Amino acid sequence: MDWGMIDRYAKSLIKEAGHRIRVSFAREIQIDTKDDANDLVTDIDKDIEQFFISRIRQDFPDHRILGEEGFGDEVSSNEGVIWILDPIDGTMNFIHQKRNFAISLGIYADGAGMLGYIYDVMADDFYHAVRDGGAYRNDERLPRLERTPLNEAVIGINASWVCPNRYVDHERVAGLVKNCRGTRSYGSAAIELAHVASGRLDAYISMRLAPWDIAGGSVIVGEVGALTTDLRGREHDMLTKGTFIAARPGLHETILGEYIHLKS
Ligand code: 2AM
Ligand code: CA
Repeated sequence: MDWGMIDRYAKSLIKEAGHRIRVSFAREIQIDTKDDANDLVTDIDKDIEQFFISRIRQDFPDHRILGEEGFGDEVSSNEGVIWILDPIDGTMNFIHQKRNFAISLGIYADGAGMLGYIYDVMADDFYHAVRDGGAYRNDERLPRLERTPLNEAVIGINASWVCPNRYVDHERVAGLVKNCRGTRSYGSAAIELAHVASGRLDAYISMRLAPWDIAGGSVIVGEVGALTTDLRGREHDMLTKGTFIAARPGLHETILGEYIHLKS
């Protein structure tokens, strides 16, 4: 497999998709809801996913595509090459703010993350990583992450998890919020992972993420030495929804050991 060629192809596809999204702001965006009233999707999410899929199917007919909006393949095994795509991660930001959303793409071979991309479209920040080749922001290499103690750590976490919820003991999470240096919430898992990769956040935690939210980001943060698992400390399964943490070494153990008690 010529990963260098696939890398160049993916970058150019993502840049073109970013351009299409920016141009789309000139027209009226159609907004729908999915499973619940706050789970939003627009016609642009769907258009962009279809744009990727038609190109990838034309140029890599034996690769499979797992996309959030469901225009790709039914993927139930890790075999072969799988492109895992979120055409717009942070759709609520896209609608409400017209910024702070990203295109997220991970390319996996037999379950191993080979290439990862996060494109923060409005900031024009392009993050990418090549397995065993390092991670980059706008082609500048990101340094390896050092250990940080919890009292000096800035943690990406959504305020929902400090309210009573069905996934996790919220009082423990409140202890985490109290004992770290500060918390931030950006509303896009991909952008939060980009921040972990570049050291702007020291950890990112969520109770409910899908493969396309984290496929690209996992490859990128892995290349700078962050640990990524589910909240039980197990390897994250790239084909199912679940809990997730990405953190600097040291912090990962502290957060899981002392502050996360899952309910089931
Ligand atoms: P999205 O914008 O692509 O839907 C928001 O906190 C983050 O969680 C975003 O990355 C968002 O992705 C993701 N998210 C929101 N609802 C989700 C759901 N029901 N399942 C999985 N991920 C979700
Ligand atoms: Ca999305």
